[in-house]
Amino acid sequence: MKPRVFCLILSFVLLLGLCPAASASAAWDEQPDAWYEIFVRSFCDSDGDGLGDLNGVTRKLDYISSLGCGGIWLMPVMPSPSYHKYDVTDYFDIDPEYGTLEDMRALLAEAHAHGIRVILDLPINHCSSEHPWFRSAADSETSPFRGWFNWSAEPQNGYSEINGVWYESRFVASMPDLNLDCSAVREQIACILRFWLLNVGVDGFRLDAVTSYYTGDTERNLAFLDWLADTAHAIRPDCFLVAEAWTDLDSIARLSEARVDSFFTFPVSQAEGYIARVLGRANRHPGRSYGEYTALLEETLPAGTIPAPFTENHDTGRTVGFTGRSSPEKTKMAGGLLCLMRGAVFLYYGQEIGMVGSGEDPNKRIGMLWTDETSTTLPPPGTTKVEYAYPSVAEQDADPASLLNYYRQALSLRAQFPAIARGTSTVLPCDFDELCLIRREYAGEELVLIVNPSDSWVRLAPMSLPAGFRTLAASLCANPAYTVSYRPVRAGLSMPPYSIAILTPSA
Ligand SMILES: [Ca+2]
Repeated sequence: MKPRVFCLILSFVLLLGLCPAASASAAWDEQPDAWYEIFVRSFCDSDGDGLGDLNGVTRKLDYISSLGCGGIWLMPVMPSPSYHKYDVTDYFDIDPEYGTLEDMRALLAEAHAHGIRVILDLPINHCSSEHPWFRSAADSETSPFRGWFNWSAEPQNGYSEINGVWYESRFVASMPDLNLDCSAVREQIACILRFWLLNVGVDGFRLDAVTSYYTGDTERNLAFLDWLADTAHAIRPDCFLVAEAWTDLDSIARLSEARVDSFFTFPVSQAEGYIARVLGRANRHPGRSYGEYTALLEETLPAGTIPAPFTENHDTGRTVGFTGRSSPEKTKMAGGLLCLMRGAVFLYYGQEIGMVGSGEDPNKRIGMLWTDETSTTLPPPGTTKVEYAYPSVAEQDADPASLLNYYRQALSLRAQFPAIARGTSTVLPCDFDELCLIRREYAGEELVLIVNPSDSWVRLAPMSLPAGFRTLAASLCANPAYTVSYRPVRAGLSMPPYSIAILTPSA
């Protein structure tokens, strides 16, 4: 069905009042608690043209399942003149570089058969300057699309010039900001949501650049996010919306009052973020730090929002950049600390094999190393450095001690103990600054996470152990030669460097 015909029919259905009532944010239980972000161009090439594509993603669903991720975030897939596709020229199609709508439907069918949900990146703060809407609006003051953009007769900050007037373009001139107050723009956005959620069958959206919807105006951003969330959830109550608000924790907490399901927890990420600080060389109390950050997140973020912690994405330096190439144990522990966090964790493709990349954006988006460097996708335009610090997926798959297999084990803990992702946290007192003890409770399940993010062995004597947690239910050590030992009555708990233990009440 043609998108326009589809939208007409759907508008009619909505007018008749047959659409489901708006619901609050989708229940947390229905959503995966581990997601995998994919830059399609650099992931897997199915047809040999050197560019990754949707059929390539479909081929790798078994791999994503094996990793333990129940959701995929596809970076933009709609037609666009840029390699990254954050400037869209048609919101109702797939960029031919990546395939077709039929390929997308096939990917969704296979993903759903794997129990994997798929969300699309949705850049609606701006479109492309080559979008027919903007071409028409810029060509004539009487264009019906003139009001879809924000104009100024004078130059001003965040605006670019065309034909003697200025238009809002907060990122770059090639990305004109849409006028989100324009009712026709909102109708169009509702139509885009319906098309992808109902006609194509995606499971939600990652909302790009939400603090730029109304730059500097939190109240209007909140109101627009509520409208967007209500519109999407009315179309599909179980759709998942996760928003990119690249800002500090208090601002994220404020925006989290909107009815959007989830916000990325930016303060956890990057070289200055919580996990990097816990593992920093100068930190003499890494366990205490991890406990303090856990408590801070718990206190600051509204209880109804799903936090979405991550350590790296397509805009940031990669995790290995702050853990150090010569510290595979620390790199593993960064993944372990992430995978113990409450909420929906997001991994960026290649993170699980220790891919590196920093500086220019294209360097952070190079080809996934499946086997060897000669068979990756082509580097994105503008790439200044292509290098790999760790072995390929094929090699790491075969090595039980690899980073890849560590990530699999860390994510399997989330699947095995739902309290890790969904529970409420209480940080318990601990005699050692190296260690952190966190109690999690969810749906009658209780456990204590014991985390040693230091490079030292630490032993907790029997009298220092959390009362009532007598069973070592699981453990994970960055160095596979070490093991956690637990003898609660005689010797206590011995935690190797960079290790995790999960205690549950007596059987
Ligand atoms: Ca291809």
